Amino acid sequence: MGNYFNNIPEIRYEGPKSKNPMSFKFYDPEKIVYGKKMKEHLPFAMAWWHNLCAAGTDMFGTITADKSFGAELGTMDHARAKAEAAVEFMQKLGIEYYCFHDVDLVPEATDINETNDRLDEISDYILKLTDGTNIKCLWGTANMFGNPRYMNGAGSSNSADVFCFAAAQVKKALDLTVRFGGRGYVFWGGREGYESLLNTDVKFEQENIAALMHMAVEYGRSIGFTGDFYIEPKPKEPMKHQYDFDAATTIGFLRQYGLDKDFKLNIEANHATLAGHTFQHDLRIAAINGMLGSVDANQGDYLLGWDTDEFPFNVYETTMAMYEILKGGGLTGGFNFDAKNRRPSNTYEDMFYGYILGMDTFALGLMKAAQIIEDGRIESFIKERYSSFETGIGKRIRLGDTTLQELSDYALKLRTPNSPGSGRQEYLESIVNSLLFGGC
Ligand code: XLS
Ligand code: NI
Ligand code: NI
Repeated sequence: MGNYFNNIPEIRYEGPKSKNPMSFKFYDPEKIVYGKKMKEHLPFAMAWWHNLCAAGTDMFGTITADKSFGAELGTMDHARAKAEAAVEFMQKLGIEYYCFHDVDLVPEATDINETNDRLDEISDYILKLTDGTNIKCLWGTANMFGNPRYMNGAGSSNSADVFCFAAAQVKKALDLTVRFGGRGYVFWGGREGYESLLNTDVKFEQENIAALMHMAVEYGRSIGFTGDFYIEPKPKEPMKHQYDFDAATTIGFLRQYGLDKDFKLNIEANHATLAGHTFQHDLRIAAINGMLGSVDANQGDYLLGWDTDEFPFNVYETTMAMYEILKGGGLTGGFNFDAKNRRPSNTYEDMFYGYILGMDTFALGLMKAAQIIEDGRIESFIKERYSSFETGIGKRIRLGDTTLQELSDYALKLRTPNSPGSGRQEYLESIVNSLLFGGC
């Protein structure tokens, strides 16, 4: 273990009344909720990029936090220090998984061969550090949006050379993911979109992205990757129009190009809200299509139109998200905190406070979602709401055992239908409130 966070103890569950800031108030890993240990419901992951690399830069100012971990930035010493800090950080919080982009692990060289050598070196080191611990990879990915070569896209680039570089990065990131025992491999199409139709062949670009994904699947399976591939939908930022706009659009794309057997979705809360949906909406769409894969656990700001990547704090949102996830049978992946401290929260302590907040907020969401399901009033209301399809003409519609002519005859005979019944939204929202706050 490293020695970067010496003044920070192991974070333990102390219960909601604890005033110790370095403790969990709700996340109690061994506690059984809805038939399983909390930690099994909530495989949390640390995002290498935000936690170890992001230091507070924004469009208007430079870094506010020191993420050097005692080493010179941009060196392999720094890469190793980050890996040591990662393991110490995860062990102190009891986090068992991490997610990474290739270039989060090492400084990118101008020659890709050199970058790959560095990746080999750091992956040996990470495996050495994690050997004998329970720390492993949740998912890996290739950063195909930061380097200037990707200014016109990666799989969607107009340049065949750039397409090959994207392929090389995906291949290497898959190698690393397999070495690290990763459960998944993510494509977030940061530059896979366009600014203007005047210079863009959308069909061509989408076909090329799909071709890259097919080759990734073929290669991944050939080196023993048995996990899921994921697409992480996002509607905008950096591109104005992104091809993976939301869950529904992405599922359509995967089916169109025959990728739906190998791919699921990695749903990010803040991306769903940018698409004009709720987090739970995109989870539901993924779940009902058999595509519930993994989650990027963060939250956005309803007043801002970009990906603020805040640590989850909104318990209503995590409750409704966990409700979708429990009803959807859980994730094949986990909960990756694609979240960063606010710019003025610039100390090592704040890194821990961010994760404590996020883990507690999801633990609360899990417990409250389980209560909603166990309470049963909402589920039974929904069942009752559609009960006209359980018998008679409704049942025949569901069985596909009728015709438009017959239904028309039925309606004309009825002359005017019975009321479809109240939606009772306010009553249902009151149930959620009483389950959330009934203990107060
Ligand atoms: C950016 C994305 C990114 C992906 C991984 O908005 O959320 O961080 O999770 O490339
Ligand atoms: Ni993300
Ligand atoms: Ni994001």
